[in-house]
Parts: sequence; structure tokens; C-alpha cells
Amino acid sequence: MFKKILIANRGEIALRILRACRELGIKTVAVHSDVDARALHVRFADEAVCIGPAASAKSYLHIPAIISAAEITAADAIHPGYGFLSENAEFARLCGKCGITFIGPSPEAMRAWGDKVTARTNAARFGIPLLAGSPVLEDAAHALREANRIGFPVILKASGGGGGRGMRIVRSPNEIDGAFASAKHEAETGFKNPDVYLEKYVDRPRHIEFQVLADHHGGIWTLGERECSLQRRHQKVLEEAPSPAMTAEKRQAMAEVIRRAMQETGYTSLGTLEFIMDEVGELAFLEVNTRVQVEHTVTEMVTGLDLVALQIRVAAGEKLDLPDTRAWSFRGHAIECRINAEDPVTFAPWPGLITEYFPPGGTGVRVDSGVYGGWRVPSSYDSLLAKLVVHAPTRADAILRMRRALDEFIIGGIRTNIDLHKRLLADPEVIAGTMTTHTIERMLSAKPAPP
Ligand code: MV4
Repeated sequence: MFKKILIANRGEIALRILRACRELGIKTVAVHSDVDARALHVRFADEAVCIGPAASAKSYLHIPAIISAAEITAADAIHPGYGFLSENAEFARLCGKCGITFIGPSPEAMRAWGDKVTARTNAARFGIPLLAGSPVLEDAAHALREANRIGFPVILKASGGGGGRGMRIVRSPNEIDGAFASAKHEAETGFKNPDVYLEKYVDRPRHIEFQVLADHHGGIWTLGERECSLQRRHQKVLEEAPSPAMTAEKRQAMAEVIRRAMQETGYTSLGTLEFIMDEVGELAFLEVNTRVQVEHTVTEMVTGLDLVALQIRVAAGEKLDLPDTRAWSFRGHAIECRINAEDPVTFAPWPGLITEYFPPGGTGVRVDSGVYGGWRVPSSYDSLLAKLVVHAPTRADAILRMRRALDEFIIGGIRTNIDLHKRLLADPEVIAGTMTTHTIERMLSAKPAPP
């Protein structure tokens, strides 16, 4: 097992990783920027290294500073968390070259699944369902031929994009030229990879993702799915497990094809396969996230597993020595609300001093957060303050528990999206479990918040 892990992240996920390390008896090194000197992940770590000024590019994204911090503290592994360097295959490769274990998949697996055209080819090979699509497009004429073959509407995507960046919906042939030019330009300037491709466009889908965990000995657990449809501008807002749209048969069938694909491509560590589901319940593969995700907590609540501890253990070479059907089972329902520091009307980030902080508690309530009363939320990073997670025997019970917990949550000094969550959990579509990726947009445009 590792003796010391450097945590190359901040906020709630840095604390989350630190807690797993503590329970595994592993020493921790926090890294932080100037404005994070008083952050909780710094306070709780065994050692801390200041790696630069507030700007991420000069601190949490600054590879030489982070690898130097690992070297001077003699850390034997680096956990990247999510965001920042977590999906940077070159960073993973450099860690390896310096004799430091990158806690994540191999750089090769990160590249193979991180590139969306390659990921689609891989998925197709192993029978993972996917939408009609094109190879890498040569030019606008090629795009038009492929779009006619696939049938409109189609969507242009950048192979190196992700999380909704670099996408263009194309509804008719006359839009192809303009969309191709702008998508191509965005791919060339915004991503390392200039390739663009086409897919059949699915209107108002659900977003469902499957969690996997693979060791270095061919062992793989498929840990079920999460429903992530409640999002705004590609930022997830509320997630749950299991998905109200999933059946045991579909889950089982997906688990089998996913298991084979990840096993045969030599994938290790945690990974998430993103899908969309159309109105008749058909799933189609979109892309793979090769990191621990914000919403991993809902899977933890319904499986009883510590996914970050398991991710660390498999990175150290440990075996998942039981088949998943024997090691753990699904229990109940979990919901996560992402509590953000933001303007409730404009959704603009709302950094500032937290004057009062009282998180909810009680049966079935978990709060993962890096903030406290007296902490000043910096403006340089994302606006996630806390993840409020509840677990209950049924979905209906989980909704009641989440409403209760939201009512208890007191955050003073800054504005938050707690009221948005209360509205969501009162929405008929959300209560019925029939939400899509357009539900929040629909709710916000329909009527003003009740008094
Ligand atoms: C799509 C799609 C419809 N059809 N692809 C957005 C994020 C990126 N991971 C893929 N995305 C989408 N791809 C096809 N062929 C709709 C979306 C999409 C979406 C997907 C997941 C979660 C939220 C979303 C919001 C809008 C659009």
C-alpha cells in the first residue's frame, strides 16, 4: 500500500480523498494556492505545500509545481480528484516517469477512452449500444454526405471535446456548412484534437451513466447507474441512484457488455460510461469519464462501498477478490443535491464570506463539503459549496428526506441554489421520475418561483 498520497485538488473532493487515506492509514499531502491557505483540506492534511497563486493555471493545473511538491514530500502516489489534471493523460504519463503512481487509469486507457471517436469504435466492438454516427469528417461535403446517410437532425461533436463543449445541432442540410466550419474552428483552437464527427441527434434525452471499477488483475465491478438528467447548461444539479427509468433486466444487460469492453481494453481504476436514453427507453453510449466523479456519492450510498478507498487500493495493485454479485448489493435509493454559491436568478457565481454555516444531519444524511463558517469562498474556482446526499429505503422516502435536509441547511453571507433544489423536489416531473435534460430549463421558463 502507498505510504503517502499527494492530493492534487481542493475543496470537498480533496477532503473526501483525505478521509479515505486516513482510514487506509496513508499519510496525506495537501497542495494549495495562496487563497486556499486556510482551506479545510490544508488543515486536515499531514503536510501542505503552497504551489502558487489563485489562478488555476499557476497552481492546481501547474504540473511542474505539483510533481515537485510530490518529490520534496516523498509522496508515492498522486490522487487528481476530478477536474483540473484528472483527465490529463500527459500528466499521468509524467507521474509514471517520475516514479509516482497516478491514481487513475493508465495514460493509454485515458487516451483510448478520452477520445470520443476512438471510444465509439471501442464501444461498437464490444456491443455497447450507440447512435448512428460518422467517422472523422474530412470537410463540409463529407459532413453533408454523412448527415444525409444518418438522417437529420444530427449533432456535430469534437472528438476531443466533452461535457457539452464543441457541439452543434444541425437540423437541415443548409445548416451543415456553417456548423461544420464553426465546430471545426472550435475543435482546432479549443482542444488538443482537431477532429469532428457526426451523430444522430436525440431530442430531450435522459442522461444516465454507469459506474465501473476495475483492478489490475482482470477483476471488474459494474456498480449500476446514476440518473443525471437534472442539469443546467451541462452542469449537473441533482443526481440519483438508481435511475427511475432503469429496469433490472436492462441494468444487467448493460453491465455485461460494459464489463467485457472495459476488461478487454485493459481499463483499470474508476470509470464512468455516459449514455443518453431516448423516450422509448433505448440507451446509447456517449463518452467515458476516466476520473472519480462529483456524483460518485450516490453510488456509494446504494452500494455501501467507499469508491475512493477502492480506487486507491486497486491503484496499489490490490485485487477485487470477490465477484461484484457477492461483494456488495444495491440497497435503497440515494439523491445528491449540489449546493452552489450562486445568484438564484442569474446563476452567476456568488463568492464571498460565509458568515454562518449549519449543515443538516440525522438519519440517512451525508454532507461532503470543504467550507465552514468564516471561510471566504474564492472567485477563482467552481462554485460547489457542498454535496448534500440522502439515502432512504425508497425513492419517495429519499425525496421526503432531502426536502427535510434542505429545510435545515443554513448558509449565511452568500447566496446559494438551495431554493432551486426545493423547487425541483416539488416539480411533478421530478416527483414522477420522468425528467429529461430539458426539465430544469422548462421549469425555469414556466413560472416564477412561488413566494
Ligand atoms: C447528445 C445529445 C443528443 N444527441 N448527443 C451533452 C454533453 C455531452 N456529454 C453529450 N451531450 C449530448 N449529446 C446526441 N447524439 C444531447 C446531449 C446533451 C446532454 C447530454 C447529457 C447531459 C445533458 C445534456 C444536455 C444537453 C444536451
